[in-house]
Amino acid sequence: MASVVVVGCGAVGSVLAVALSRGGVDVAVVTRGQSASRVIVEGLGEASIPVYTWSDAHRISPELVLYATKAYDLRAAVEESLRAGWRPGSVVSLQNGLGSLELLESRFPGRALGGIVLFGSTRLGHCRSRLVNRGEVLLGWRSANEEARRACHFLSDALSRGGLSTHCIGGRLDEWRWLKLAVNAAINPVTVLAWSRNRVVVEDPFARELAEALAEEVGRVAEAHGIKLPRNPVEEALRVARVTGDNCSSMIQDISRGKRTEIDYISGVVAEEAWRHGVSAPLNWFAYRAVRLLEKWLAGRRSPCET
Ligand code: KPL
Repeated sequence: MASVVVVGCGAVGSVLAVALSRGGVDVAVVTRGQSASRVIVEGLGEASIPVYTWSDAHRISPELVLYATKAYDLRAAVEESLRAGWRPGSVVSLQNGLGSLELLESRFPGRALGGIVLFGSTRLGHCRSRLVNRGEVLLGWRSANEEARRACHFLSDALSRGGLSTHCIGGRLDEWRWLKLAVNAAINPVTVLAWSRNRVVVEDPFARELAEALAEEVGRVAEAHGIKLPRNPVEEALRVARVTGDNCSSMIQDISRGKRTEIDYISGVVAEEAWRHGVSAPLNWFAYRAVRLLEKWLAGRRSPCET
């Protein structure tokens, strides 16, 4: 299988593009930024990869598209790709939180895969990032046709060859998505409140207590939603905070760049699902509102990863 496009060249998109290229895949990148010809990831490598802007996207015709935009930019990216005339056999959502896979499933029925990113990476510039730790990538589906299932295995082999340990977990995606939701709901808002790298969650007793309680709440909401988590959410949140300890969460990176965070898709979704199921999740409700507030008042403040 050839002709893969990664949409987005930030902390996640750049890492995936370089790993695919190192894995021997014919890959291109499309961004809203400028065109380029190299993608650089400290800690993984650099590669000659054509980087197109949307105005040139009609010149390519990918069979497989990995959407690595922010969750709130996904809808516009999908519309741009349809306008460019792309008719991919399979698409992959790589956003944090819930809602993005659902969007791809509605636009590309039977063709959508979901990806769960467990590595820590920091955006350093346009198509330039640092892979802080090589955590895993999990790929899977909720409802996918044969071609998308094959794409799942193709991508996991290629990314693994390229240096990112990746597994195709088949139809078990939802339980792992909820587990990652618990991880993000625990780590991201707490790192923003403490304005510190991920390791604060394991090193500071107050941060740890708060993160544990947030993850525990997500576990209760998941259960009410009928999801059986594959691992204990509290232990998993602490494990990920430990292995990505030197990274700054994507939420701090967003705020320091004056950008919107993905809090709506993380704590916001947890609070909403809790309400829908009649379960109490006051800490996620608080985390959602606290980050919305900090997003506004800390915008542009230097991230601890820049110092
Ligand atoms: O997903 C992440 C994020 O920052 O959004 C983790 C895995 C916590 C890495 O920082």
